[in-house]
Amino acid sequence: MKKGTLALLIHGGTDNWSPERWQARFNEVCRDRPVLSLAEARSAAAEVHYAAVWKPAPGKLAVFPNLRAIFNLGAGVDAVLADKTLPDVPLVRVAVGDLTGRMTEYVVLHVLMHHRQEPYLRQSQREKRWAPKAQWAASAISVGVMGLGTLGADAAQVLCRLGFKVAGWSSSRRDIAGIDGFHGPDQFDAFLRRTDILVCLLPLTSDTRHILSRDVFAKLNRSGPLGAPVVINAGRGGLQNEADILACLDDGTLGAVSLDVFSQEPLPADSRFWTHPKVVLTPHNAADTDPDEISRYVARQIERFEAGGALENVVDRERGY
Ligand code: NDP
Ligand code: OXD
Repeated sequence: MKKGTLALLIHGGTDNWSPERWQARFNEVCRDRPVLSLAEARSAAAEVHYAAVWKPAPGKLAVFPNLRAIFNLGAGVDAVLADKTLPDVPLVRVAVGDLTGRMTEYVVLHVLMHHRQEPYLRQSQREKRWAPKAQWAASAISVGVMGLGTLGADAAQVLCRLGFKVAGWSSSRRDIAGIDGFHGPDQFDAFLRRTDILVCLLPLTSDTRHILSRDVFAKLNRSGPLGAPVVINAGRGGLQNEADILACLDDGTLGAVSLDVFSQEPLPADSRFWTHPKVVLTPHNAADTDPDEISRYVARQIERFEAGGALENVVDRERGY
């Protein structure tokens, strides 16, 4: 197969999504392959064979008549699949060690933050109050990870090594040493009932939208040392019912939350999440997509594909992830 042209559909926004930075990286790793910017691709649509994209606006990919594959530059493909005109070519998502490691850091950081009572200790420091509360062992805490895929499985295994009791919930059965596996709707309640800290690393699909709701929070374990359950969501904002989260924090159904993702991003200035004392908030940067590793990943995949090999991590459009 003749070397195809790659178009970068990256609109910019935050630092790590600078189109110039991505273009420089792709030029480096695709030395003998034309790499077009968004503007160049628009005026040479028929020449485009591959597209590397991040949140392209609906309709933007349908203009390329000779497309062979689309590479999403992140793990979550919900934004791409929302495009009803998406060309019927393989859609590849990111699954690389760099992204996985970053997400595991985030999950471990936030599980430990709640387990080690960091919000209380920081408040004590601000008030110059020397008032340690009783501490407990990691083995006293049950963490439940929703989504045991590339990211969830790694985070679960590291938490397990730290001594937490860890369970995971997935769509199909997953057997991972040291992790109590639950799967499917029938086993969801049992998974929730044994969970003190719920970590959500699900993809956003029609089955998972708003899954983090009062019904679910009310089933979490309330008899653990934390006093009330904690929820950590780094999947997508669409997974959470935000009104339910705030109401459950206010009435004590939840003790605290860590949220990296929101239904509207950037989070509006008047959102109660900014100032709620039981909320730890980050601006969707749990696991930044790194241009260095991911441009190499895409370049490798295209090379292999053109040599007759199979693409890896192709999204199942029926399932939505
Ligand atoms: P994977 O596709 O590897 O894993 C998804 C997991 O979710 C699988 O275990 C799957 O089950 C499970 N799952 C999907 N639907 C259901 C369901 N209805 N019920 C139960 N389990 C379900 O995805 P990744 O681990 O790579 O990524 C997960 C998500 O993390 C991404 O989709 C993205 O939204 C988010 N993300 C967020 C980032 C951030 O910075 N905040 C960065 C990167 C990703 P099964 O194993 O049976 O298929
Ligand atoms: C992703 C993300 O899906 O960064 O990779 O959110």
